[in-house]
Amino acid sequence: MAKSVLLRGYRYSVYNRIARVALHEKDVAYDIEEVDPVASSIPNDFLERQPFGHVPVLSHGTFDVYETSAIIRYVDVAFDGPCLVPSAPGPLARAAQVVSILDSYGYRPMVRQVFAHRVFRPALGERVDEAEVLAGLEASGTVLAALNTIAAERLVLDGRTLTIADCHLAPMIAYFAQAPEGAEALSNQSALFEWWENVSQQPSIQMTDPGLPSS
Ligand SMILES: N[C@@H](CCC(=O)N[C@@H](CS)C(=O)NCC(=O)O)C(=O)O
Repeated sequence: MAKSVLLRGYRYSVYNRIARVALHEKDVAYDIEEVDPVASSIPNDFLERQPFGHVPVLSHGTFDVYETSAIIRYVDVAFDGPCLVPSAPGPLARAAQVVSILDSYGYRPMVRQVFAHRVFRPALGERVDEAEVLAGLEASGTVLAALNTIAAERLVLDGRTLTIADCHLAPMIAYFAQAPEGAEALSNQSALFEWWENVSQQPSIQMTDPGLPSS
């Protein structure tokens, strides 16, 4: 029987995985519809729900929502289970700060440059641009240091009780650390590295691992 929650997204998308981590944390049953946002044609019924053509989109009954940070906040309030948005002011601000840092400064260098060019494209047999890896690594340095400062403060990112910050960060670090240069950069940030060692063992992170495509 169809479930009332449907996630339209691309299996290798980090943003898709962020939404999946939140759904798993809240123990929500959901269906998946695969949509490749870079395919030559994107279904009209997807574009009607996401006019920018990016994944994912969550539908709950007749309610549709896109933008992943909105999706995970919706999931948090709409379903029972552990609260993903902290209520105390400090942790609340830090969790939102982590999400915003990643969207504004982290996703492109860590995922689109380092991971895509060092790991994903080679898996597909596609052309790799070493300059992209180098530029991504350089830009990732500031991001990792900022996240390490937040992790060391211990208001969020304990890696055991997940918040929206963990949901957003774990899929990006999971990709970034698959590049040897990424793993090394991460290991130099002790609080962030310790967070990753803990969070990567969580069921919601392990169950949503998309693996890698084969060429
Ligand atoms: N602001 C969007 C970003 C989502 C996003 O960038 N998704 C990527 C996949 S990880 C995508 O759809 N990319 C398609 C493209 O760049 O054309 C959100 O938070 O959901």
